[in-house]
Amino acid sequence: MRARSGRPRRGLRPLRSSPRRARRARARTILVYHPEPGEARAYARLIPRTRGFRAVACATPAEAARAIGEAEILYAWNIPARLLSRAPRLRWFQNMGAGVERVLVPELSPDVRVTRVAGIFGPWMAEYTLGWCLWVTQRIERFRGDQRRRRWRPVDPRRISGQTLCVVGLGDIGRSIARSARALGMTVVGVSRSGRPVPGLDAVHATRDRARALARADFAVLTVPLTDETRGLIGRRELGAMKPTAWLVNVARGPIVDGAALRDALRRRRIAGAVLDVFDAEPLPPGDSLWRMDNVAITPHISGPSVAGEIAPIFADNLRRYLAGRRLRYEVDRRRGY
Ligand code: OXD
Repeated sequence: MRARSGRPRRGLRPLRSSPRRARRARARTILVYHPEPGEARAYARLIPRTRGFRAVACATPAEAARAIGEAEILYAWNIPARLLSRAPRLRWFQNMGAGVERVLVPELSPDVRVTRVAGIFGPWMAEYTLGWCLWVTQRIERFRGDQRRRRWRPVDPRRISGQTLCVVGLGDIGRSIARSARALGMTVVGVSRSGRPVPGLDAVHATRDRARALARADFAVLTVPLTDETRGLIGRRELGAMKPTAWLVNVARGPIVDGAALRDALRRRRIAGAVLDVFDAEPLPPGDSLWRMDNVAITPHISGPSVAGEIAPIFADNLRRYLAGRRLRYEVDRRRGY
C-alpha cells in the first residue's frame, strides 16, 4: 500500500488529534496510526464526528505507545505488532489495507475484531496488471530502448486479445482484474480454493490443480492473501508448468512465491519474465539479484494505493455498525487469515 491522502470531504468536521488531549479526556478513543504524519492526520480528519469519541492521530511508535492504552478502536496501517499487546481496551481494529497478515499476530488479543478494506483496490490493480501486460505485448521496453539509440527497427506488437490470463485468487481484486482482462478480449482462467465456476471466467481450477491453470497462461497474476496455506503456493512445480513465453505478475505478497525457485526460473528463462510489486523484504534490498535481471520489472508496492478519501467511507460505515452493535463489513475470519 502506498499511502495517498484524499481531500477531506465537505460536511465532515475535523477531529482534534493530539495524543495528550486524548489521554486527558474521558471520551472513548479511536487511535489513528499511519507512519506518515500527513496521512495520519488526513485519515483522522475524515472520521465523522461521533458523540463520545475522539480521534487521536499518531505517526510514530512512541506517540502510539502513549495513546494505545486508551484505544477502543484502532484504525491503522503498519502499526508495530509490539504495541498491540499494550491495548487492554481495544475492541476493533480497522486495517487501512487489504492484507492483514501483519495484524493477525499473537500480540493482538483474540477478542479484538479485525476488519480490512475491500472493494476499492480491484480497479487500481486491474490497471496495473493490464498496463504491464500491454507493456509486454506492445513491446514498450524495446521501442523505448530503440528510441534512446535512435534506431528504427519495425517489429509488430502482439495482440493482447486472445491471450490467456490466469488469475490466482478470485476475491474482489482478482475478479476485478478478470473483468478488465475480458474487456480487452483476453481468455481468463481462474484459480480458487473451491474451483467453483465464476460467471465471466472461461474456467476455474481448484488450488490443488493450479499447475494446470498456470500451464495455459500467457500471463498469470497473483491476488491471494498471505496465509499459512498460500505461503510458497507458487514454487518450482508451478513455475515449471508455465510456458517459457509466460509472464508472472505478483501484486499479492512476496512469500506467496518461492523466492529461490522464482530467481532460478527467471535466470534460466524458464518463464519469460516477472512483474513484481511485492517482495519478501520491503524495500527490496539493493543487493538482491532481482534488481539486475532484465526480464524483471520492479515496482515499490504501489499497485493498490490506499487513498484516505477512498477508505474513509468504509471506516465511517463500519463505525456506524459498530456503534449500533451490527455486523461489521469485511470482518476477517481470524482462523482463515483473511
Ligand atoms: C494492502 C496492501 O494490504 O496494499 O492493502 O498491501
